[in-house]
Amino acid sequence: MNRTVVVLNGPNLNLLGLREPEIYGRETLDDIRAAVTTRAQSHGVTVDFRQSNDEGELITWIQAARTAAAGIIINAGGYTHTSVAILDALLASSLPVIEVHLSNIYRREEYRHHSYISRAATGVICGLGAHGYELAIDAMAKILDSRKTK
Ligand code: CA2
Repeated sequence: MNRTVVVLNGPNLNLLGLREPEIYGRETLDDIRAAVTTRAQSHGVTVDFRQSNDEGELITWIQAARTAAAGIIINAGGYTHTSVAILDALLASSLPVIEVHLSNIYRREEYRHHSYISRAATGVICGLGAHGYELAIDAMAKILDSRKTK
């Protein structure tokens, strides 16, 4: 069974660790990639970790995941709060989706309280910083395990 999980990161997440550490933490996206890859290995899961500032590119990757991956973990960045197109792509993928946010979006500005992505998500993790990505890998591995026998 395919145990590849695509981990997608949206706009500005390439700046992690360089600015606003009080909100997003001190870890860089490369640090998160390394932690997620190690955690995934412990579950026998392969990670395809990507970042783009471009909505269309994220959608292309979601469409490709439909045939290449078993699940999607996504932090869509600011597109979380604006993109029906990313929601549509996630729904069309028919894959389990876990939505991750570094910050607790519900403690922040009102416009961050609504996520279009959540409607396609099996689960949502927010406010736990980079650790949230590792928790998402744990959860996705469990989802994939539960499908083995079905
Ligand atoms: O908390 C999260 O993970 C967010 O998805 C991050 C997005 C924000 O628009 C969402 O509301 C919540 C922003 C990512 C920008 O990341 C930066 C990192 C360092 C410096 C500046 C921006």
